[in-house]
Amino acid sequence: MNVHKPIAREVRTDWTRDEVAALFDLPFADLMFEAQTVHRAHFDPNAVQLSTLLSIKTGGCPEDCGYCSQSASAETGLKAEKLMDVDAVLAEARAAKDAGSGRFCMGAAWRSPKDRDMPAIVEMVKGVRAMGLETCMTLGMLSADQSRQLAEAGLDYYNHNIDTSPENYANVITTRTFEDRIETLENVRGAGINVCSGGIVGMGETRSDRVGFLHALATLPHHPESVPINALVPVKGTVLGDMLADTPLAKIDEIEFVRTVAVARILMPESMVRLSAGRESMSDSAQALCFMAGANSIFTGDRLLTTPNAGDSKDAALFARLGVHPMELAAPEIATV
Ligand code: SAM
Ligand code: DTB
Ligand code: SF4
Repeated sequence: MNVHKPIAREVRTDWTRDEVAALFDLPFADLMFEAQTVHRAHFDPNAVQLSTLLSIKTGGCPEDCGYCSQSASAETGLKAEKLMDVDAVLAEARAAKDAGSGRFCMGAAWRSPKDRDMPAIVEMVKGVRAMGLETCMTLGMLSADQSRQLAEAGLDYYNHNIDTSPENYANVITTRTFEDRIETLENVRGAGINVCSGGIVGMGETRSDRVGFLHALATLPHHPESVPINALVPVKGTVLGDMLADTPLAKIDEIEFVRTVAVARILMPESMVRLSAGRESMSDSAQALCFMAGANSIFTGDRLLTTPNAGDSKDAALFARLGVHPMELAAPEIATV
């Protein structure tokens, strides 16, 4: 590949796996240059969007995702809880807004929502939206009808990850298929809700799986508006946490992680690329490289759903050192991240 020619200035959904693999193979400086060039053509390179996560229904999930602390088949000691009350969720959203977050993401440990849960879910979306926050939910698989109900409530984004390459998928999850995931993404897209879909790296997958994972996202009929790239948080008692926690594979090589972010940015130039789980154990330098590679969204606060996150004061300090400012807020408010 001739790196002196711009790689992608237009949005393409016809990437080949060979092209994706060739991007991964670029010398690191060339890859970073291309990712920065694409990033600057579409975004303010110093602005990072802040979202806050809340687990509105924790644990006891019937799915067997090998990475997840909330699966009933994992032995993590996590207590299964009921769906939170609407008022309690709205109080958390208010606190997130006061802390400077622009988007509030609500996650439930469900295979899919039950019809009896929908009225409360709809109230949560309406209430969070009324505060002027963007809304995001991740509730498992959605039918076309459930997607329509959420769209009517005003849901801005729905998160549903493909997680890994189609060929590695069954090594990670057996209770639902890759095709099931795609069907939910189609239902969400069909209802007019923005799609948030990404996956996890550092699960012991191969480079070829990382190629296949990003290729699958970048060849959807429309790119997801938001692409979370999670680094596996190894949780004791989960299949993958136990398999990887004590091996050198447990933590993905930081340079390979940055490469994954850069390739995602080049393939999907107009999407928000979200540096998601795994920041807590990542060095500041690696996070800085991720922002340079085109990541422009993070989760704030000291907890993700069930695992620790970097925390607001650490993030504020990193943003100040990097001259990065929150996307929705003006630069003088950096200190309140
Ligand atoms: N139950 C819903 C579902 O699976 O669609 C929503 C919640 S689920 C926790 C959302 C995503 O978080 C998963 O698809 C996975 O990509 C990510 N995730 C979960 N546990 C993780 C872990 N230990 N490390 C990194 N990412 C994780
Ligand atoms: C996503 O891709 N990452 C977030 C969000 N979507 C819902 C979740 C990360 C969860 C990390 C493990 C935990 O805290 O339980
Ligand atoms: Fe359940 Fe979601 Fe965890 Fe899978 S990732 S076990 S579906 S909560």
